[in-house]
Amino acid sequence: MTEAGRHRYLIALGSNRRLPGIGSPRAVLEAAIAALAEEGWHIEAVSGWMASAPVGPSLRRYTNGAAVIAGDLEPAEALASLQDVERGFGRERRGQRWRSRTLDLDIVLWSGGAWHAHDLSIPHPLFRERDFVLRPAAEIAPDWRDPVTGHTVRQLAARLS
Ligand code: A4P
Ligand code: MG
Repeated sequence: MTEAGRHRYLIALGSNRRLPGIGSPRAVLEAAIAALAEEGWHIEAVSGWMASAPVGPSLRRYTNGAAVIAGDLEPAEALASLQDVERGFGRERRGQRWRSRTLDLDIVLWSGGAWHAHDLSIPHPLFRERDFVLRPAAEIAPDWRDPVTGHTVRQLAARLS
């Protein structure tokens, strides 16, 4: 066990709405990193922020990024912690899927391999198709292997571009 925690998570961050009092989507993502640290996560790496065209019904452009965070929480509790942070940024869980949102935090990979529960799938089922997840992830975790395909994040990102 390290001081940083037993488990590492690669998370994807996205925002396509300004938040009063915080500002632009980019400012929201920066504040979200601070909030994760506040929640007790050890922040090991944060990617640059990238603008991306919306996938799905929302018309607003997103700002996306990725982070590697470490802590002692198992996946179910880790998801609850991320959802607490989302709620702190005014995210409501009602309504249409993929609608615009202030803050979305997804678990892409974790250090324990594949994990499936009724409300949580790791690896994130769509991450291999998403440039806005793989490009920032490849900046900070290029050698992390997808337990399902055996490909590294760098390889998966290269296949998209
Ligand atoms: N869930 C299952 N697996 C996971 C996981 N690995 N990480 C469940 C996080 N959550 C996971 O998510 C719905 C439920 O997924 C959660 O309650 C959890 O139990 P949500 O965040 O409440 O809803 P959502 O985000 O609207 O739906 P979903 O399916 O997670 O959407 P995505 O895949 O997150 O896509 N376009 C651009 N350019 N950039 C974006 O960031 N994001 C989306 C949302 C659409 N288009 C985008 C972007
Ligand atoms: Mg989500």
